[in-house]
Amino acid sequence: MSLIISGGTVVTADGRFQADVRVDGGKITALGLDLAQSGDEITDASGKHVLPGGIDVHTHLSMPSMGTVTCDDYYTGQVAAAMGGTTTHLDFCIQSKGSSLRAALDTWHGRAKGQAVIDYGFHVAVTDPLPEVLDEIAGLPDQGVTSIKLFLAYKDTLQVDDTAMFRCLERARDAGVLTLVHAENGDAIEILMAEAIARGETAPKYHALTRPPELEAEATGRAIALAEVLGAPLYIVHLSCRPALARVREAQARGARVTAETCTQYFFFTKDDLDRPGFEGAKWVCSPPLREKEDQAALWAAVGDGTLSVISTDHCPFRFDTQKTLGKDNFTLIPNGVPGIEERLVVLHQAGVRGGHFSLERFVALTATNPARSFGLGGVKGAIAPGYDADLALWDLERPHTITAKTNHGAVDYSLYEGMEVRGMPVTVFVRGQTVINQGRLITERGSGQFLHRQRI
Ligand code: DUC
Ligand code: ZN
Ligand code: ZN
Ligand code: ZN
Repeated sequence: MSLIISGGTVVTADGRFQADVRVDGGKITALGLDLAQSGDEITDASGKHVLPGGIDVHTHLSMPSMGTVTCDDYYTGQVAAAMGGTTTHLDFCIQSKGSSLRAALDTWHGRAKGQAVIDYGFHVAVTDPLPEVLDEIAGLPDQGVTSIKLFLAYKDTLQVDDTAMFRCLERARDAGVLTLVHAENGDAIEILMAEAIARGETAPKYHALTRPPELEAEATGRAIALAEVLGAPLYIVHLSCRPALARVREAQARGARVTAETCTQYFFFTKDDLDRPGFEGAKWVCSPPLREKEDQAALWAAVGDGTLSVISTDHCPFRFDTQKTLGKDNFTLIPNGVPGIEERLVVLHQAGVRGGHFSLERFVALTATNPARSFGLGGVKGAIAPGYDADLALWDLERPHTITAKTNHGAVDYSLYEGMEVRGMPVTVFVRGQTVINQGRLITERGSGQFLHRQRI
């Protein structure tokens, strides 16, 4: 007995067509017209568009940061993801100083165990590049982990220097591991922040003013230069602004192995949102900070022309009532991060596809197919074709919805997109052929999500 998703319009990165989807043992086994046979289980998808489940390659669940912990755990964060049509995410596992990468991975496996409702993998952030830690990089692919992350900001906590970056890029290249870089110049930012506080500039808006675009561009260019010298593959996370984009574009034109993502929020908000009345602006504090209208336009162009090949969330949720308030009198103490795992696909569909920036096919490429290919999940996730996992979202492209924290599913108490009206919602979601969302209702089996052993890059 097969599962047949019948009568829908299948949408892939390359096109759309009417087809039934046959699923056996969690895998797609056929696409075609009238596939149902007697005894099959049928899901009626007529009038719906059948998209690959979204893949969000940049999330921070249950992550200790800035004196607190992100408020979504593996259950609440993944339920929110699934409700928004996302079926796979890659989360950042952070090395503790003086400890091993293996220990960090064990900790994160423990957090996910028994909680997951969608599939997930890990990047591991190297924060303390001890010789034995560098030696561990070669063994990461055997643990299913084929990406590392380096922070060039967050001095004295997460930041690594250029020696560490060069060595990590080299080891990662040799191991078939992709190096991700948070590109901001943390040394300069540290000085600018201290000077602002000394002047009594403590409000949320100074977060953006002390992290100027030039410092993102500088770090982006520096990481590219080191990667290029080594011939190492490099992925720039959460690219936010025009000068950083220019560095990536030039490098790609030279044939460097550089890819980059941006995140949903950078299309919708600007640094002016940090200057909302009272302490409200703290909800928009993330790093890199929100930029200008002109940067938004440049990002839309860049996801259209391929300079940016992925849109992720950097979902890093902190509650406004109890966590963002840590920085009430000092913006440098506001936990950095914004929520968005549930809203990503619906707001990008609304503003990106309906707004005329890209096609539905390009939307699939940016949010599922390219992320899978970039992170060692090619042939398994992110497309609708025989052999792939049956991670599918049935979208009703006409269904209206007003976004509000009140009906969102994560643990965070606000939405950046509060009150935004969209048309187009995922209504039924499958992970490996198992129903996770049915007609907008959650059917979770806690622990059914699986850890993904990713291929070498
Ligand atoms: N930026 C954020 O806003 N949150 C998590 C980490 C980061 O780099
Ligand atoms: Zn259509
Ligand atoms: Zn980052
Ligand atoms: Zn992040």
